[in-house]
Amino acid sequence: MSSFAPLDPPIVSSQKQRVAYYYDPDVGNYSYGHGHSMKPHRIRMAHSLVTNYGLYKKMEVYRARPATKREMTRFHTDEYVDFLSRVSPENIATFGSDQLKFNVGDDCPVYDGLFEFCGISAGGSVDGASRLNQQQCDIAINWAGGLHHAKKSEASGFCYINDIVLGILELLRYHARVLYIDIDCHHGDGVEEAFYTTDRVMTCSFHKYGQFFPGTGQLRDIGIGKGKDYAVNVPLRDGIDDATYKSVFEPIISGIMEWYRPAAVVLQCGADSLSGDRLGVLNLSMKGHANCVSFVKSFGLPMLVVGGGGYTIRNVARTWTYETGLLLGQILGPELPYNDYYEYYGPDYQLDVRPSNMQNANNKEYLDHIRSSVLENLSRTQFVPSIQMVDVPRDAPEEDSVDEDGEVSKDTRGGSQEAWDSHVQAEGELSDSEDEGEDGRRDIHNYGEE
Ligand code: LLX
Ligand code: CA
Ligand code: ZN
Repeated sequence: MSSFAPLDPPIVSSQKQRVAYYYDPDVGNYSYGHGHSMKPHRIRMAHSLVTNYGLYKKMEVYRARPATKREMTRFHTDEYVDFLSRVSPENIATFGSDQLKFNVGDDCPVYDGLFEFCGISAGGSVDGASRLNQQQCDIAINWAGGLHHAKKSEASGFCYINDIVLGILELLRYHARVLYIDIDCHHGDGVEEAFYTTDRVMTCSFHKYGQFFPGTGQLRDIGIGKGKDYAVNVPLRDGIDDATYKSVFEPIISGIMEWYRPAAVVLQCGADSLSGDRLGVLNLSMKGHANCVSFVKSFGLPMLVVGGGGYTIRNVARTWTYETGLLLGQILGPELPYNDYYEYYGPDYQLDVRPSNMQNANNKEYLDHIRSSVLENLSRTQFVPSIQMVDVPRDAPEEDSVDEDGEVSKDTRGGSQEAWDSHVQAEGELSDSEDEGEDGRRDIHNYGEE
């Protein structure tokens, strides 16, 4: 596509942002099982690169307290969370039809330590959101998060607990409007569904659509009830490249910022939109992917940045490291420093993911059509939703908690739960997907074209 300008240099704001980075040294030890595409080890690889580039000196590195069952049930049902907390490879047979009900099995296997992994992933996003709420940082990063397919009472697409929904619910305690942006190759269906009937959260997903998991996310899916016009879907065809992605991403995000004026942003950085991903079909380079991060950062809003999919793990680690640098206002050099997984990065040992020569099935007419219909829908959200802000509770004093090993840790996510619950958001204001009518949603089992 010659009609699009090449990428401009990334926007690196001179203003120093306080970055909180969440990493749990146990995360890389969890395994979905031999042959499964999801490899939590990629988070450890990214962390080793981040560390060996020296980025730990410029940010606060935290190990989050794992999310509790109670925190998970702010979105998920008690029954589902209870199931996840008790099931194991040894006892799964005793759960009978619950396996079907909660959709665990092939894509979402029950593996050793599953619930601990969920706690780590969700803990980072909830803690990051809480730290943003307390204005203790400007940007929070949790590469172990981004599990956008998880539903209220169902696992889906390798995701069990939706850390993103939990993080957004935490942000909504202090922020009137939250924008969710999803650059994973897949539709951010679990997050969209959770907020489909509210104007407090605008969701915007860019994804491959048509004969592709999860089969949702058409242009015409824009939310229902109070949430009408507050869901944005950008369905893409195979092989989109940096310049054409930028040609839809930037005007749509600018339009949303202008019309919606969010108070905080959550950015899901799924790396399966990179060129050469084992399960993806798009053609973004590392710099094209990172351009989205720089562009969103340039609006200067409190920002929770999470991971997502990504199955060519050396490229996931490269990209999330480069993006950690950008979020710190630094452009990392191309020579990879020696690190624990250096051999993964041969033969070039460079910090780069290059595009391939695959065909771009997104022509100018198609993208013009997508961009103009999204912008037209946005212009209907002319009046920023009038949020009835109720008093936010004063911060409860921090409570110390003692873990199983007798270690005392500060509870950075506030003290008494009762003091925190249901304040900024009014009772029943947010979506309960079970109450939604038939008309607003499409048949999720039909992976058809639009
Ligand atoms: N899209 C996505 C985002 C985050 C995670 C998993 C997915 N799922 C997929 O990419 C996918 C691919 C093919 C078929 C079905 C789903 C995720 C991130 C961290 C931990 C667990 C899941
Ligand atoms: Ca997406
Ligand atoms: Zn994905």
